[in-house]
Amino acid sequence: MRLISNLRKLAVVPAYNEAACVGDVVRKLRANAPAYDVLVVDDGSTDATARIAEDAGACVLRVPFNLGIGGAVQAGFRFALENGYDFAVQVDGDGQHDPAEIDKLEDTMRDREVDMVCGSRFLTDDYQYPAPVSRRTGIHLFAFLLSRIVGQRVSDPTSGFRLINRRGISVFARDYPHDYPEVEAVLMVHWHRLRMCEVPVRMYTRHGGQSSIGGSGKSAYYMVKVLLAIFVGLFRRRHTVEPGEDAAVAAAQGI
Ligand SMILES: Nc1nc2c(ncn2[C@@H]2O[C@H](COP(=O)(O)OP(=O)(O)OP(=O)(O)O)[C@@H](O)[C@H]2O)c(=O)[nH]1
Ligand SMILES: [Mg+2]
Repeated sequence: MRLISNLRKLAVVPAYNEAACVGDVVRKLRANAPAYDVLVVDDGSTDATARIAEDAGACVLRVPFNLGIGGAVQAGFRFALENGYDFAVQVDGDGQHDPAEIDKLEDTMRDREVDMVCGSRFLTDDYQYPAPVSRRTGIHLFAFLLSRIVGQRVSDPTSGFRLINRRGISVFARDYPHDYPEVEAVLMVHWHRLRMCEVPVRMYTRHGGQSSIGGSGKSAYYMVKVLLAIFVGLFRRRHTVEPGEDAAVAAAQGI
């Protein structure tokens, strides 16, 4: 087995109007996860997100209009696939995730031999950000349903703090859910016969800016949309990623 330390790694940071936080996120990534190249996907921000991220030392991918979180993250995975990265970690641009914990995600990926490791705020008792009650109810409902569908415990299916390997990159670069994507992404991992597990992490309140799912209207839409996606997903055609398929995809694309 190749050592993870010898491989190419990318941190994908989706950011939409995160001028207040993105600079710190990039600096913390560079200080605590120096093996990672940092790609900020500026999702059509109207503030200084791109300039601040660049000044902090990130490579910035500017999309010409707002794609939504799923499109922004998928653009990052596509960049990772096309540029030959072996691992990609998703870290939100609002400061909720701690880059110092990426090591823990990596160790778990190596020890458990999985394709995706998700940071879970609910596997630790001393959480800093359990999420508001209404959101927590939704998260626990998704967790209950997902755990039954995928046949393993999933405690924090909406966590956006995730490490994926080349197989995961290959799947998500081609197809990734658009809005509120995290829950569906767990299902995709399952349908593609990849393996995932969770690891306890700390999650913090956002350090500034605005949440995409604040407000009761948006929360209700989020609940309905994700529940529908789970049920529709049950009837989707299953697909198996064979070993080496990522290489075949790369060859087909002339990478
Ligand atoms: N709001 C929003 N965020 C986006 C978009 N595209 C990328 N993002 C980024 O995606 C990350 C996650 O979005 P958040 O709005 O923080 O979602 P969340 O973390 O589930 O919600 P909170 O816990 O309330 O912060 C942030 O870094 C955003 O800047 C978009 O179109 N809308
Ligand atoms: Mg957030």
